[in-house]
Amino acid sequence: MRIHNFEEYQKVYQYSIEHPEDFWNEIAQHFHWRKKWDKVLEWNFTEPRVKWFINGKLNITENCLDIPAQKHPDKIAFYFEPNDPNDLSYSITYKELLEKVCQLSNALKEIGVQKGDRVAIYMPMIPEAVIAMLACARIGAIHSVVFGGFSAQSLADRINDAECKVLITADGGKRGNKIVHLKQTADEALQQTHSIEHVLVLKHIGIEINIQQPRDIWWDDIVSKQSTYCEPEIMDSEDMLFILYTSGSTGKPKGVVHTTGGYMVYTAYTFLNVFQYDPEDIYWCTADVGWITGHSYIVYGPLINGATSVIFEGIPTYPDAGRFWAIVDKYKVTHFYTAPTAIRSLEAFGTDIIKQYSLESLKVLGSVGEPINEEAWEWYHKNIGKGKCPIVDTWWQTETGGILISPLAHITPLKPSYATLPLPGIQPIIVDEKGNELKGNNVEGNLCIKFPWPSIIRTTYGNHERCRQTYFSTYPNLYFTGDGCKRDADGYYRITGRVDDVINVSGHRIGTAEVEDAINQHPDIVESAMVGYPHPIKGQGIYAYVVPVRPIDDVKKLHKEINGLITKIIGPIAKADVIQVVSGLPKTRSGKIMRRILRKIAEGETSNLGDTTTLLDPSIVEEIKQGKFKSQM
Ligand code: 7RM
Repeated sequence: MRIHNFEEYQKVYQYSIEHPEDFWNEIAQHFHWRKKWDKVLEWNFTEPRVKWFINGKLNITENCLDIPAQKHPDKIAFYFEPNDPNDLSYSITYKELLEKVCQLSNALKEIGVQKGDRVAIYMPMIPEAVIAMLACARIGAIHSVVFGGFSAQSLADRINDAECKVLITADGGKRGNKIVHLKQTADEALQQTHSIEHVLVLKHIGIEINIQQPRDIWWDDIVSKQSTYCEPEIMDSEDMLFILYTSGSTGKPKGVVHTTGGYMVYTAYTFLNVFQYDPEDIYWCTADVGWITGHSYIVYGPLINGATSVIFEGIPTYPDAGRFWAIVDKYKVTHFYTAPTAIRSLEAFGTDIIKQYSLESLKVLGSVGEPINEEAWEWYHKNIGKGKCPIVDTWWQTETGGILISPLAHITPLKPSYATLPLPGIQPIIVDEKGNELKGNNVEGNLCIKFPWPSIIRTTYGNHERCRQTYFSTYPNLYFTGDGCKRDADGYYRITGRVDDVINVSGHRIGTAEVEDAINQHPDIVESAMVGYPHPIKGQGIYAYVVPVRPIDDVKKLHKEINGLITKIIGPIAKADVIQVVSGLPKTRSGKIMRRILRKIAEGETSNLGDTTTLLDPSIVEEIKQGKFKSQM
């Protein structure tokens, strides 16, 4: 499976696009299947309908746990580093992980969870979150992980959309000097849900919480008495593995659905090749399991490869801005994978802190979640990688399941801020607004993919039409990514950012419609429009224009109230950085908000606003440009 040099990459790539089915057929042989597939692929991008490894039977957790535990039972699967450096850190071997997963699997069965049931997971970033995901997969239940920073409303929406039967949570979690009251928030969410029969509660930080019997069950009470073996449920390749909600340009977040066989093959193959992971390496991805990066490159990809990883509960700046580097030294981390926003925020603390650590163990650095600007790339390369570690700038999405465009560490020649070249099996194409392919090099346009790969999104949960509409209708017969992209003279890809109404704040995807819906719930607001603007640390910040019912005298107070509302409805990650009170929004005669103009003004550009003649009331632009009633936090 492993590619060793650039020449080999070029050969494998060529083969993979000329003979995709043969290529994936060979790769898939490297895994443990209960029954081999009859056919590699069936697909069309019109319905869309994509099936990989048809009639193959397997359980992904046998590949994550049983196989590695047979080969090397005492190898460490996870090192756990707690939020507080003085709290207990510990490690879990493959054998122990298998046993813990089996015990929880048996507990879930005892409370009635069956194959195909949905289970919501709302946990801190601790090994039990991973155990919960794997226990679902073991018994054929579908996990839906909800990031612990989301609000009660967001949790309730996700539980309701998938009609989850069980919720797995903890009393609370720690992030820096803050406590996250998970159970309390879950209780609030459960007042608006009807499908949850039981809540499994892990005692993690020992805070006082409400336990509502018989609904709520303590994790330890039910798990400790279970057998340490659980027979895996045999799944079809195309049985659903998980749902993960992600923001789009319209409406509420969508439940992206991934299935078993293809997702397994693709995440394992890409983990091995992008990171060039060797058996003795120590890998650390700083993401949270609430995001796709956590699913594919903390849980499934690394475990299937029998890797040793670090799981960290805390934040980069606690107790100080040297925490990441202290952890790298403590565990002799060889592979460090994080988001540009984290790099930029640590860059702001200067290099003196870094000099206290050796960072000698590092071999490969990774970047994910948003475009990495050249300056941050150079800083990361020089100060963290000491000029000797390649940076794998990995471009991919919740919908793609795994990395699609990225260098292979130590193999692909690098170019700062470029995700470089497509991985084997990936056929990118750049199109113009009308959908014409921009062939050759030195072109810029919208990024699409023209052939399926094993971990492509299968549907959006409960609403297949939304999946078709969002990803497969803009350009016929292409998967549309929503990203803009440039292919340079060398054929290298640079992702320039979203071309739709999705913005990327600190590597988190946020939909404009979601934020606007939250803001509009403020009693003093008639309507609003949100845009992204360049932010030195977050990548993009949130700038919201709001139209009040009556004149506002205290904009700062309104800003605080709006952010309180956003926190309550979505979560603190979607708080507005800037609020500007305006008397109206720039709308076309047909009533569409001209975001292009609002984006330019938010960026500080007031002269070249482009054509404004189609506006219903062009004078509103003059007022907005003045920027009189503005609050920035
Ligand atoms: C993995 C993840 C997806 C969106 C995607 C892009 C942006 C992600 C990069 C990137 C430039 C990268 N999934 N994005 N990685 N942009 N370079 N290396 O982040 O579903 O949460 O977000 O993130 O806009 O469409 S996601």
